[in-house]
This record gives sequence, C-alpha cells and structure tokens, in this order.
Amino acid sequence: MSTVYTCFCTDIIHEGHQNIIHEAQKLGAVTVGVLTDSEMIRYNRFPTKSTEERIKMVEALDGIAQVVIQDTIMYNHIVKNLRPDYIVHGSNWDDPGMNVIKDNIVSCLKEYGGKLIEIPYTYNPTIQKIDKQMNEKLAMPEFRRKRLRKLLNLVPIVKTLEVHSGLTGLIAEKTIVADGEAIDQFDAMWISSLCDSTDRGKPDIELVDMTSRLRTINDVMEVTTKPIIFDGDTGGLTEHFVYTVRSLERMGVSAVIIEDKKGLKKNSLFGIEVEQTQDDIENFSLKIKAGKQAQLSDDFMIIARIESLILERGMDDALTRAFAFRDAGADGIMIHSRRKEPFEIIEFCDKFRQSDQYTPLVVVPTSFNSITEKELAEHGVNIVIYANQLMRAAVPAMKSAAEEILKYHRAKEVDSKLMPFKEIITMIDEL
Ligand code: SPV
Ligand code: MG
Repeated sequence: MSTVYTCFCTDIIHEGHQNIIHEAQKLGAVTVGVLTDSEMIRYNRFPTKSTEERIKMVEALDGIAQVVIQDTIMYNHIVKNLRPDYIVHGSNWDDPGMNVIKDNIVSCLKEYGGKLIEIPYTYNPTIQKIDKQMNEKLAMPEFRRKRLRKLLNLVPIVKTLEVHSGLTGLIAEKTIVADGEAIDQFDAMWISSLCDSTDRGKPDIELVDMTSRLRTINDVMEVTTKPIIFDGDTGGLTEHFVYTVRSLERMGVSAVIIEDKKGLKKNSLFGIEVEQTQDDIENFSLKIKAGKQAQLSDDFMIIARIESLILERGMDDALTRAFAFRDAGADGIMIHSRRKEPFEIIEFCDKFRQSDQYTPLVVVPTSFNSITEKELAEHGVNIVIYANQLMRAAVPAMKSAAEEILKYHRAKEVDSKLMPFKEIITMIDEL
C-alpha cells in the first residue's frame, strides 16, 4: 500500500482539514504530522492548544495510520524518516512564506521520486469565521497576557519590535520573512516611551501622561494578537505605579519594564550627557514589591531595568542591583548599555547567569547592534527588544518625501518612491 503524509498546523479541525484527509486516504495509508508549538509560532500564529492537545485532536480522526510530530516547518527531516510516496498539501501557496515551503517539499520529494498532491484550499464563510474566532481569542486579555511567559519557555529568544500605533502594530504582527531555510516573524511588541513620545512630538521625559500611553496600547491591541511589553519609564510614584500595574494587567499587557531612575527621567541614550538620578536600591525594591502585590494574575511580569552601565556606575553596582531587584520580586532584569560594542552587556549577562540560570534577561541592542540574537541567547538573554528602528526608518523617508514635493511643487517626482495605498491597506483587516 502507498504511503501518504500531510502536516497539520492547526488548533481546530474543520471541513478543509477533513477534505485533505479524505483525499489523502484515497492515495494510501495516511500519516499526519503535527507541527510543534515553537514552529507554529514562527510560521503561523500562536497555538491556542499545546502540541499534546493537538496530537490528541488529530488522533481522534478516523482512518489515520499514525500521528507523528513534525519539528521543523521545512520537510527535510520528516521526509527523510518517512519517505512517503505522496505528500498532500492545501493549495494555499500564496499565503506568506508558503512558496518557500512548496519549493522545499518539491525538492525533498525529488530525491526519491515522491509526489506532491495539491488539494484546492477550502476557504468558505464557515472556515473564515473559525479563522477569525481563533485570531480574536489570541487578542483577548486573558490569552494575550500569559503568552509572554509561554514564549520564554518555547523560543531561544523572544524577538520584540517597537510599535507606537495601529499601523506599526500591524507591521509587527504581519511581517514574515522566508529565506529558504526557515520562516520567521516577531514574537512580541514593545511600547517604547521614546517612540510613543516622539510620535507626539514630545520629549521622552515622562511627559506623555499614562492615559495617553494606555490609549496607544489600546490602538495596538485593537489590530494585533502578539504579546505586549510596556515601557513604564520609572514607574512614577509607587502609589501611582500600583494603579498602572492593574490597568496594564486588565488590558492584557504581558509585562512592564521600569527603570531604576528617579526625578526627571531622560532617555538612556543620552547617558551622562544629561543630568539623571538613579533611585536607591531600597526605594526601587519597594516599588517592585508594591507592584507585585498589586497584580492579580500570575501571568503579568514586572521587569526591573538597571541603569548603572548607562550612568557609568560600574558592573558591580549593576549586578548588586540585579540580584536585589530579583529578590524584591522582579520577574526579569533588563540591562541597558549605550556602548557601541556589546562587551559590557555580555559581561553582565555571563556574571548574572553564573548564579542565576532562570530569571529572564532583557536587552535593547540599539547601540551595540552588531551582536546577533543567537549570540545574545548563548549569553543567557531571553528577550531582545528592537526599540526604535521602525520610527528611525519612517522619519527620513517622510522627510525626504516632504522635501521633494516642496522642491518640485508637485508630487510626481516622489511617487516612484512611495508605496501605493492599495498595498498599504492590504494590511488592514476588515470585519
Ligand atoms: C525606549 O524605547 O523608550 C527605551 C529604550 O526606554 S532606550 O530608548 O534605549 O532607553
Ligand atoms: Mg523608554
């Protein structure tokens, strides 16, 4: 009897999947692969069921010879192991990244003469509704909030992109790259105080009030599903911070990062060029403790950000603070630096990891941007935040468009550099 393989990357079995199984059964004994959580995250959306639950869901289907785990989105391993006569796949090759998967399947099968059978993709109103419901579920506060902690256990490093509006949220949500070897996308979003302020033409000095910042979060949440890390600046007065924690938690934000500064906070990228005061360990620890006491769910994270390297107070001070803030209840430590080279960040992470293997470490490699995610992960970093690159990409492009219009007294010359609006609105989902 011929053997047939198909892979399911889904939380729910609908008529489209049943149709694939039905067609596959006509060809021979059917093995169904279940894609692992970590691969689902890169290629598709975050699974709302665990790998084990998804295996059980597929095992419950009639007429399946076996269920196996597929641990990479590319088919090389699984095809090498199973050598199926046929691979059956839906014809949704126009979806992001899918053409790369098709090329991969075809090249794997070519090695021994296996065949790809494409089944017309079923996308009727019922399936469309199921698809939307799954997405909506991911956006709900209870589901979204806990996803950062899950990600920390699933991926080598949580890749986080700065967003400050619905549109930038859509870019973080939907950008997928497929480079032949793998498919990848961002895991989480960062609501930066710098970019949230800059977008309003205001300085990054805790001037934009919390109500406005919560509004930014809401704009992002309206159109996205990925977890959110909020830049809480200094956290303000402890008496105020506890209310902020409650608001963020209720909205479905996964984490707040607060920095150990007090008084008039200025952006860290200024370092000691401007006057900034670091809070003392006792005071800041009390703020962390109060925040942890105020939160109601187990999922929400309060991450302490240490400014000792920014303010040139030395490595020992940074490490002392890291352990003190962890002991005060911080769920993670962010260490910041504005050096061009990553040496001091690496030294901090290595020394911290010598006595603490578990507390998540967060870095923002704006200045030390030559270090790769893989290298950061090797030094124990769990979350990397790309904190301002979208805004820095947008501003020069907007400025140059404005200059060209002024120069030529019409918009024709600039038009070839602009994205057609039709293309921009393809990112926007309609109900
Ligand atoms: C931000 O993005 O607002 C940050 C990171 O706090 S940094 O600008 O590097 O201080
Ligand atoms: Mg900030």
